[in-house]
Amino acid sequence: PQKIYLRDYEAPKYTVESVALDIRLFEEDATVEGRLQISRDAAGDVLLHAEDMEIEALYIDDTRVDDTAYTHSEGRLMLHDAPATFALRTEVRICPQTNTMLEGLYKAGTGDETMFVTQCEPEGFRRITPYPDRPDVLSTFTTRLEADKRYPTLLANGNLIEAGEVADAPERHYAIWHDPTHKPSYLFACVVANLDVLSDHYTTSDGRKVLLEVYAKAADIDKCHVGMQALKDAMAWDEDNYGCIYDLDRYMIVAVSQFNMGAMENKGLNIFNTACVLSSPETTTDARSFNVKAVIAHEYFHNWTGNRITCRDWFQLCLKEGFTVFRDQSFSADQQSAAVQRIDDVATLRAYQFNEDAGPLAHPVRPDSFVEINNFYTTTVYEKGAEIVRMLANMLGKEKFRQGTDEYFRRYDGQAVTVEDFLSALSVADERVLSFIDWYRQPGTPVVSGHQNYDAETQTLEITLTQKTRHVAGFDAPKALPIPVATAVFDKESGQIVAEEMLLLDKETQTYRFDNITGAPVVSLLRDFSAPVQLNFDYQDADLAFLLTHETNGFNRWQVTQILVNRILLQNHEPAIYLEALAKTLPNLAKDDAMLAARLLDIPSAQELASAISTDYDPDAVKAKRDGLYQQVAVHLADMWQPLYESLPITEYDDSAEARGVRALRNVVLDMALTAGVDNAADWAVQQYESAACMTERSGALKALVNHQVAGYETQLKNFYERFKADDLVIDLWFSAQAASEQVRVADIEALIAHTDFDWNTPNRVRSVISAFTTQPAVLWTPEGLALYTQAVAKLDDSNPVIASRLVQVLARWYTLVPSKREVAHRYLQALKEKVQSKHVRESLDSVLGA
Ligand code: B3K
Ligand code: ZN
Repeated sequence: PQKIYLRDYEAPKYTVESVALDIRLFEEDATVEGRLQISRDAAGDVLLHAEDMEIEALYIDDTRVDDTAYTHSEGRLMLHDAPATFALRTEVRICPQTNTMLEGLYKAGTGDETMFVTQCEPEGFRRITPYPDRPDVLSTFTTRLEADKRYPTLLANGNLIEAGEVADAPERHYAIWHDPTHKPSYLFACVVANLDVLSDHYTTSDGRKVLLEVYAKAADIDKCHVGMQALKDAMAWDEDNYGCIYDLDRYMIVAVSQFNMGAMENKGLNIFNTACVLSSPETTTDARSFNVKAVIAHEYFHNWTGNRITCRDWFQLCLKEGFTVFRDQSFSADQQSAAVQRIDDVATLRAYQFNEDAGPLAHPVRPDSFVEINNFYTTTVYEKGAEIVRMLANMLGKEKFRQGTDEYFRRYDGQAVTVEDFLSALSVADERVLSFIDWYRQPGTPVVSGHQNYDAETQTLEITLTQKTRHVAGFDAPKALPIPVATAVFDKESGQIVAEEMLLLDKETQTYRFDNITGAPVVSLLRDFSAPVQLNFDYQDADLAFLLTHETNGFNRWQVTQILVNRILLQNHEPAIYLEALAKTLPNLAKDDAMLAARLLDIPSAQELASAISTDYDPDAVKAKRDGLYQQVAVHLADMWQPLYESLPITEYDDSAEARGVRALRNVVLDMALTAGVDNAADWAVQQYESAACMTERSGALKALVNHQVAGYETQLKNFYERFKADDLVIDLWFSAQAASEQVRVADIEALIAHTDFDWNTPNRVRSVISAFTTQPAVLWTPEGLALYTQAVAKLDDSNPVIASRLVQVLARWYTLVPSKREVAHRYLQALKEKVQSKHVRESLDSVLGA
């Protein structure tokens, strides 16, 4: 397979004025007729993408052409010497029923729940009909769908313009949809299914009434209210914060149980993984429910940042994803404590993006080459991309950032553009924006280290900061980036802030001076995580403990706990200061902000710790240390757990931020109490399991019972399964609670795979077992663990290469292992390479093995 380079970009050589599709679905396959109106400057060859289809007939200007007029091979259809302007008609046959890749048009579900849906981003449309399938070709789409009446739901983008029975086929019906907006093919969607619908309305700020519809199978329709409300909230939020108003008369969301990703922003017809749209208190944890709202908002926000203004080419993916993630994070921050939102976003960034940036899969936020674009829907493109936009927004401030985004929407609406265009629009508010382009071009996480110097005599404080980014092979030597470091200076005695400043580190080393600092200071850096960097300041542990108590920035209170924990686990610092600081802080905080209190007890996951270890990584040793510290925390604070648990009683379900905080803290306390061996903690767990008012409580108790293998935990596991066996998403939870258990062994994973409910063709189920298992590196990196995991990859390589490739990426840092384990891992990866065929997996594996 060929590598594609950003520098080779060429603008399309023709325009597609309009597209009309006629998709007819049959028992065994489907036929697709496509009519494209093509115009260009001169006659000559025309290249279209056409994958996995049989071409039955081609017509140019209504005349059928024979097979000497075109060549169809390797996914490309070349029309030889076509006129400059012409009407192309293609008739092809495709097979959605056997499409296990879940890209293009595919069948999801079985029996009565069978449905047909599409996933076109990035290159699925070429598996439906021959087309110049690239994001810079924009056109208007009319879609006719025809199917058996067993599928009453026929949906496509835009407005419904006609529906009826098919002449001569009484068992069949059709619908015709028209989307007046110009859109790239990756935003095309259609659905053929038997679904119920929840309907509502939203009136835009310019007074138009928009029909809102969420489609799901009948049994799930009650779980669509949370998503519907989130959609309305997101629509209002985007009007208020960005002046972005919805443009069509109808907005549809469809829930599907088999989906590679979370959701897809198709114009006017979003398609969602059930996991990202369905929510009810009895079946959905708070974390998942919050995620549902965030994903609904994310896909909605794409209507402006992605759909109306789209990407010129796939290298620019971060243009829509980074900005849209930033927008959904800001929306979510307005729905809960902003500090907790920031903690959760940074925790994700640190756990996954830092890890990616530290290994052989490191790439710039805007990559400059790829073999398979599906491999680049990464946490670097999404989350680091969002961090760059955040830095820009912070630097400009609210008003100027809005001035810049207004200019972006004004200038580029209806176009396919680049990252440079984005920065150029924002630069009308402030030219410094332009210097951030290197953040998009350079891979690797900058490390910011530094120290302070306080001179009591002159009352001056100097802070010296240095940045360093590792040189990633294949890229230019790293440059110094503009790094905003939000800083506060505290007076040690009074605990008050005496100076606050946004320092801009844009050289390799810089010293900043603060005058009139009358008493000994403690500095707090990178407040709210003002830049996506690794901070390595030479704080005293005691200063960090001081900040845990005195920082007014909730995020930084968490950040100092993480620095302390990392020092204990990775640099052998004594835990005493950390334990004391927690003991002092928690009791009051638990009363004031239970959610934040729960977060302060975070200990980085085993995987996150691993990403900071560059050689001789021993997963067993890391696990032992991590478990040891967890145990120490639990024991040190042992007296606290009972009163705390009792102060957080189970009451009726309530979806307020406070109630969610209480539930989160209660689950943490329960696990701590079990770890500390507090009397009766096992009874609390069983009691909580049985009297739970919602899934957060029930699954929290279940996980604690499973993790600690509390006597009789099998009873609750069985009860949970029986109670929820009809609900796939809850059964996913049942699988993952076991697969991600602290006690899991490879044999347990094998048993879960052998379970009748396990299904290789349902990505959610694969993730609930195979991906859940990777949270236990000490088991994953054993010969048995690797054998199982690489077998799973080999199996999926053929049926679903997008998912298989994601699994490979998790193994990226195999080379950091201790020698004995490293050799074993290398052997399994090599053996896997012999087996796999897809370009997705091969590209990932080549990078991973190249390390
Ligand atoms: N844009 C889609 C992702 C499509 C993934 C293709 N493999 C969802 C999102 O980011 O909103
Ligand atoms: Zn997105």
